[in-house]
Amino acid sequence: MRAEATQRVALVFSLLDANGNGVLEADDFTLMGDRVVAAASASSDEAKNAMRAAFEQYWTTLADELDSDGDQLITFEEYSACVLSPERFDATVTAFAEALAALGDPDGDGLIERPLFVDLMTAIGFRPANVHALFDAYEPTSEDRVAVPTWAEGIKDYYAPEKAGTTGDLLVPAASA
Ligand SMILES: [Ca+2]
Ligand SMILES: [Ca+2]
Ligand SMILES: [Ca+2]
Repeated sequence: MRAEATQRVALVFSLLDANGNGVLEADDFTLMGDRVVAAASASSDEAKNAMRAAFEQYWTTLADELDSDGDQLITFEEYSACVLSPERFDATVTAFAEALAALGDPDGDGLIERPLFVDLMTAIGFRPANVHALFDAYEPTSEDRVAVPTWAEGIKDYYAPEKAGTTGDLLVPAASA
Protein backbone atom coordinates (compact mmCIF):
# COMPACT_ATOMS: atom_id res chain seq x y z
CA MET A 1 0.00 0.00 0.00
CA ARG A 2 1.25 3.48 -0.83
CA ALA A 3 2.07 5.86 2.02
CA GLU A 4 -0.05 8.47 0.28
CA ALA A 5 -3.06 6.17 0.36
CA THR A 6 -2.58 5.57 4.07
CA GLN A 7 -2.42 9.33 4.69
CA ARG A 8 -5.59 9.92 2.70
CA VAL A 9 -7.41 7.22 4.62
CA ALA A 10 -6.13 8.49 7.98
CA LEU A 11 -7.49 11.91 7.15
CA VAL A 12 -10.93 10.58 6.24
CA PHE A 13 -11.02 8.42 9.35
CA SER A 14 -10.43 11.49 11.52
CA LEU A 15 -13.15 13.39 9.67
CA LEU A 16 -15.67 10.54 9.78
CA ASP A 17 -15.20 10.36 13.53
CA ALA A 18 -17.72 13.17 13.70
CA ASN A 19 -18.19 13.00 17.46
CA GLY A 20 -14.43 12.87 17.99
CA ASN A 21 -14.17 9.87 20.31
CA GLY A 22 -11.46 8.09 18.30
CA VAL A 23 -13.56 5.24 16.90
CA LEU A 24 -16.24 5.04 14.24
CA GLU A 25 -19.79 4.11 15.13
CA ALA A 26 -23.29 4.54 13.70
CA ASP A 27 -23.71 7.89 15.43
CA ASP A 28 -20.78 9.39 13.49
CA PHE A 29 -22.42 8.63 10.17
CA THR A 30 -25.76 10.09 11.21
CA LEU A 31 -24.01 13.27 12.36
CA MET A 32 -21.97 13.50 9.17
CA GLY A 33 -25.00 12.88 6.95
CA ASP A 34 -26.90 15.65 8.72
CA ARG A 35 -23.99 18.06 8.36
CA VAL A 36 -23.49 17.41 4.67
CA VAL A 37 -27.20 17.54 3.86
CA ALA A 38 -27.49 20.84 5.77
CA ALA A 39 -24.88 22.31 3.43
CA ALA A 40 -26.94 21.30 0.39
CA SER A 41 -30.03 23.41 0.98
CA ALA A 42 -30.81 23.67 -2.75
CA SER A 43 -30.85 19.93 -3.31
CA SER A 44 -33.97 17.81 -3.70
CA ASP A 45 -35.19 15.60 -0.88
CA GLU A 46 -34.34 12.66 -3.12
CA ALA A 47 -30.69 13.73 -3.40
CA LYS A 48 -30.50 14.41 0.33
CA ASN A 49 -32.01 11.04 1.19
CA ALA A 50 -29.56 9.34 -1.18
CA MET A 51 -26.69 11.04 0.63
CA ARG A 52 -27.97 9.96 4.05
CA ALA A 53 -28.49 6.44 2.72
CA ALA A 54 -24.92 6.40 1.35
CA PHE A 55 -23.52 7.35 4.74
CA GLU A 56 -25.64 4.61 6.31
CA GLN A 57 -24.41 2.08 3.75
CA TYR A 58 -20.84 3.18 4.41
CA TRP A 59 -21.35 2.43 8.08
CA THR A 60 -23.15 -0.88 7.61
CA THR A 61 -20.42 -2.04 5.22
CA LEU A 62 -17.78 -1.27 7.82
CA ALA A 63 -19.78 -2.93 10.55
CA ASP A 64 -20.52 -6.02 8.45
CA GLU A 65 -16.95 -6.42 7.20
CA LEU A 66 -14.95 -5.56 10.25
CA ASP A 67 -16.77 -5.64 13.50
CA SER A 68 -15.84 -9.20 14.36
CA ASP A 69 -16.10 -8.61 18.11
CA GLY A 70 -19.58 -7.18 17.63
CA ASP A 71 -19.06 -4.07 19.72
CA GLN A 72 -20.36 -1.74 16.97
CA LEU A 73 -17.13 0.23 17.02
CA ILE A 74 -14.46 0.42 14.30
CA THR A 75 -10.87 1.27 15.09
CA PHE A 76 -8.47 2.87 12.61
CA GLU A 77 -6.66 -0.43 12.06
CA GLU A 78 -9.92 -2.15 11.18
CA TYR A 79 -11.00 0.74 8.97
CA SER A 80 -7.83 1.01 6.90
CA ALA A 81 -7.80 -2.73 6.24
CA CYS A 82 -11.27 -2.52 4.73
CA VAL A 83 -11.40 0.68 2.73
CA LEU A 84 -8.11 -0.08 1.02
CA SER A 85 -9.36 -3.50 -0.10
CA PRO A 86 -11.16 -2.57 -3.32
CA GLU A 87 -13.00 -5.88 -3.64
CA ARG A 88 -14.61 -5.38 -0.24
CA PHE A 89 -15.40 -1.71 -0.46
CA ASP A 90 -15.83 -0.86 -4.13
CA ALA A 91 -19.62 -0.80 -4.29
CA THR A 92 -19.87 1.32 -1.16
CA VAL A 93 -17.30 3.86 -2.33
CA THR A 94 -19.03 4.07 -5.70
CA ALA A 95 -22.45 4.67 -4.12
CA PHE A 96 -20.95 7.22 -1.76
CA ALA A 97 -19.11 9.05 -4.56
CA GLU A 98 -22.19 9.18 -6.75
CA ALA A 99 -24.47 10.39 -3.95
CA LEU A 100 -22.06 13.13 -2.95
CA ALA A 101 -21.50 14.25 -6.52
CA ALA A 102 -25.26 14.29 -7.18
CA LEU A 103 -25.79 16.44 -4.10
CA GLY A 104 -23.38 18.93 -5.65
CA ASP A 105 -25.54 19.33 -8.74
CA PRO A 106 -29.04 20.35 -7.59
CA ASP A 107 -29.90 21.92 -10.97
CA GLY A 108 -28.90 18.76 -12.82
CA ASP A 109 -26.76 20.39 -15.51
CA GLY A 110 -23.90 17.97 -14.83
CA LEU A 111 -21.65 20.66 -13.36
CA ILE A 112 -20.72 21.63 -9.82
CA GLU A 113 -20.15 25.28 -8.92
CA ARG A 114 -17.22 26.15 -6.68
CA PRO A 115 -19.23 27.63 -3.74
CA LEU A 116 -21.35 24.50 -3.29
CA PHE A 117 -18.33 22.24 -3.73
CA VAL A 118 -16.57 24.15 -0.96
CA ASP A 119 -19.67 24.06 1.27
CA LEU A 120 -20.06 20.28 0.93
CA MET A 121 -16.40 19.44 1.36
CA THR A 122 -15.95 21.72 4.36
CA ALA A 123 -19.14 20.21 5.86
CA ILE A 124 -17.33 16.86 5.70
CA GLY A 125 -14.45 18.56 7.48
CA PHE A 126 -11.78 19.22 4.87
CA ARG A 127 -9.93 22.53 5.14
CA PRO A 128 -11.10 25.27 2.76
CA ALA A 129 -7.60 25.91 1.35
CA ASN A 130 -7.23 22.21 0.49
CA VAL A 131 -10.72 22.11 -1.01
CA HIS A 132 -9.99 25.07 -3.29
CA ALA A 133 -6.72 23.44 -4.39
CA LEU A 134 -8.63 20.27 -5.26
CA PHE A 135 -11.27 22.16 -7.22
CA ASP A 136 -8.51 23.93 -9.18
CA ALA A 137 -6.86 20.58 -9.92
CA TYR A 138 -10.09 19.39 -11.55
CA GLU A 139 -9.51 22.15 -14.13
CA PRO A 140 -12.79 24.07 -13.81
CA THR A 141 -14.50 25.64 -16.80
CA SER A 142 -14.30 29.39 -17.50
CA GLU A 143 -17.46 29.68 -15.38
CA ASP A 144 -15.63 27.99 -12.49
CA ARG A 145 -17.50 24.70 -12.66
CA VAL A 146 -16.40 21.08 -12.64
CA ALA A 147 -18.10 18.11 -14.31
CA VAL A 148 -19.91 15.78 -11.88
CA PRO A 149 -18.17 12.58 -13.13
CA THR A 150 -14.75 14.22 -12.62
CA TRP A 151 -15.52 14.63 -8.95
CA ALA A 152 -17.07 11.18 -8.61
CA GLU A 153 -13.97 9.59 -10.19
CA GLY A 154 -11.76 11.69 -7.91
CA ILE A 155 -13.54 10.33 -4.84
CA LYS A 156 -13.05 6.76 -6.03
CA ASP A 157 -9.35 7.39 -6.76
CA TYR A 158 -9.00 8.76 -3.26
CA TYR A 159 -9.46 5.24 -1.89
CA ALA A 160 -7.28 3.46 -4.44
CA PRO A 161 -4.50 1.78 -2.42
CA GLU A 162 -1.94 1.73 -5.25
CA LYS A 163 -2.32 5.38 -6.23
CA ALA A 164 -0.06 8.29 -5.34
CA GLY A 165 -0.03 11.79 -6.72
CA THR A 166 -3.81 11.76 -7.15
CA THR A 167 -5.83 14.93 -6.93
CA GLY A 168 -7.09 13.60 -3.59
CA ASP A 169 -3.63 14.05 -2.08
CA LEU A 170 -4.35 17.78 -2.24
CA LEU A 171 -6.85 17.29 0.59
CA VAL A 172 -4.16 16.05 2.97
CA PRO A 173 -2.74 19.07 4.78
CA ALA A 174 1.04 19.43 4.37
CA ALA A 175 2.94 18.29 7.46
CA SER A 176 4.40 21.75 7.90
CA ALA A 177 1.06 23.51 7.60
CA1 LIG B 1 -16.88 8.39 16.86
CA1 LIG C 1 -15.27 -3.70 16.77
CA1 LIG D 1 -25.07 22.13 -11.51
